[in-house]
Amino acid sequence: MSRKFEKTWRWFGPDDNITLDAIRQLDVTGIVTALHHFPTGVAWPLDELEKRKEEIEDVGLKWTVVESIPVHEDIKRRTGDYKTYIDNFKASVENMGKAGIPVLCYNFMPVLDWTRTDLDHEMSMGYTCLRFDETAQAAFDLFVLKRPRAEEEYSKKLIKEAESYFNSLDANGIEKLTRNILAGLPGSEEGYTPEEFQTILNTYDGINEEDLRHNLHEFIREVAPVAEAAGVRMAIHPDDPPFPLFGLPRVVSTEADAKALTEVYDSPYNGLTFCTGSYGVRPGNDLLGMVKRLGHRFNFLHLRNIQREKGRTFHEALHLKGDVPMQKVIYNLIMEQERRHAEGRTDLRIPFRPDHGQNILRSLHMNSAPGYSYIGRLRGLAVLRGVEMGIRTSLAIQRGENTEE
Ligand code: DNO
Repeated sequence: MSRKFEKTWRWFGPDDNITLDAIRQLDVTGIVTALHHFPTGVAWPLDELEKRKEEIEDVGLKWTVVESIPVHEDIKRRTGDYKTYIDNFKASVENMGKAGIPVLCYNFMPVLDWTRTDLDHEMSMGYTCLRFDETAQAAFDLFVLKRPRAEEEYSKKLIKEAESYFNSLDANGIEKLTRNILAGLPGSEEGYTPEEFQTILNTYDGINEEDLRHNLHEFIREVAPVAEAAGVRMAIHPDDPPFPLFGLPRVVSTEADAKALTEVYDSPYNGLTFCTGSYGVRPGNDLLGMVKRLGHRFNFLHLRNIQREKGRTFHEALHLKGDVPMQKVIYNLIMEQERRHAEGRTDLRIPFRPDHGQNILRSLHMNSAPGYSYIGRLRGLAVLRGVEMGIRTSLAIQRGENTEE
């Protein structure tokens, strides 16, 4: 059996203008998708999962990963109807198991899923990429949202920079920044106006990091055994970016966070999405060491690069260029796979997707979801699979084994 990682592609469902037929041409085998038409909190019915699965199988692909079943805010706060929402989440996981979809990616970021301030940042080579600019984010927080006590969270210097940044924006610029931060990037199911956003932020008053961590651990204690019984491997996605935003705590940002949550229910079914771009933003996260120490709990891989700039600012770099040592990460992942093989584990073909990509060439005019361009992601997929194959081939040559095709 081929041991290569399973190549997958994120598809946003029938409304995605990159169709299954287009994806079929890319030589991937797995689809990563969700039932995006259900509101957060609803249990996904088995027949809907099966219908979507059939659509995918009709073009010769497999539904490998659900990304994501959104976690209702009541569960994160452990207030209101959280018990019902946890039951519904469990029902969705059980139905995933019945439908034979093996991996579930989810996240526990309060209110906002992934966040960027600039969705078409121009690079000198002519393509565009996603960028998070701490000055722009602070400007939005302080001068658009005008969140109470926000200034306590920023340095004096950053407040000054944010102020002059804000003053340089015209009405369009302010509107665009607001939309970029709040209108919901693909996959994050909610979008807000600044007023709605402030209202929901208020519901987190009094919930600190320790509380949120407790709530996550309780959630895992309840859901992971159900996932295990259903044969569904859970894979929590880290915070993106991996630090608190808008006064909201975030608890899946570091290796210690990831380790702690894996210990809550000690089973491969309670695992991680190793997103190199998210963890990689924090210089303190030793990605290569994380693969060695936590790799046995990786159920899904998001391979993407980032380039850190000043402070917390970063942009999404080409897949093999940036602060993520991608070639070495892939080498370590192959070593992890060898350990699994030696232990007799069968989950060797960890699915990966080229996470995001720059907007290049004709993709610039294809109107695809931010970060999810067709050609930019294809470029990422091509270089990543080349690195993987190169490493596997040289290992095989050194060991005098047959090289894989
Ligand atoms: C962004 C994605 C996130 C991710 C969720 C996982 O590109 O990685 O939207 O899907 O946070 O639940």
